[in-house]
Amino acid sequence: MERTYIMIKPDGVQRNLIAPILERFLAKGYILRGLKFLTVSKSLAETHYADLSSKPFFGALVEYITSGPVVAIALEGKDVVAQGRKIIGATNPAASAPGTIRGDFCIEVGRNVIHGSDSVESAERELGLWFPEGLVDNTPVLLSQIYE
Ligand code: DAT
Ligand code: MG
Repeated sequence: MERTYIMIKPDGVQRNLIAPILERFLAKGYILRGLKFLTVSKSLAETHYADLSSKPFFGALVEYITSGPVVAIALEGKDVVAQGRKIIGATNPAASAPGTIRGDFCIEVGRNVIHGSDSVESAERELGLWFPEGLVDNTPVLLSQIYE
């Protein structure tokens, strides 16, 4: 089964969006394999966003992600990387359809409340970075009610 890394960013936490955001993924049927509430060091933020280090907004991005606690989430499910990105919406909330998390909950690209891995490879890298202790074994009893 595929896995992805989701993170509720500091603005999402401060705006009390932890529950409504988590609800969307869990109600969909994805399995929770990791969940923690933590403050982010500058070096973890820089490593997480390493591929954006040459962008003009990199400094502001690191400052934003380290500005308060985040919720780190590991999810498992069929095609969860791509489907999770659909649930999240486009990078810029202005281009995110209503019904997506970014379309419903935020306005600006630099305050877009949530992260989701963009490929299976980056998901594995990010899960290793944010959950170095490994994931939690969690197989719902009613899996046959989610998958045929
Ligand atoms: P995504 O978060 O949709 O995967 P990304 O990986 O390209 O998007 O960028 C990571 C974050 O950086 C994004 O969620 C918000 C910020 N960002 C991206 N493009 C930006 C821009 N043009 N101006 C300001 N912040 C930007
Ligand atoms: Mg990205």
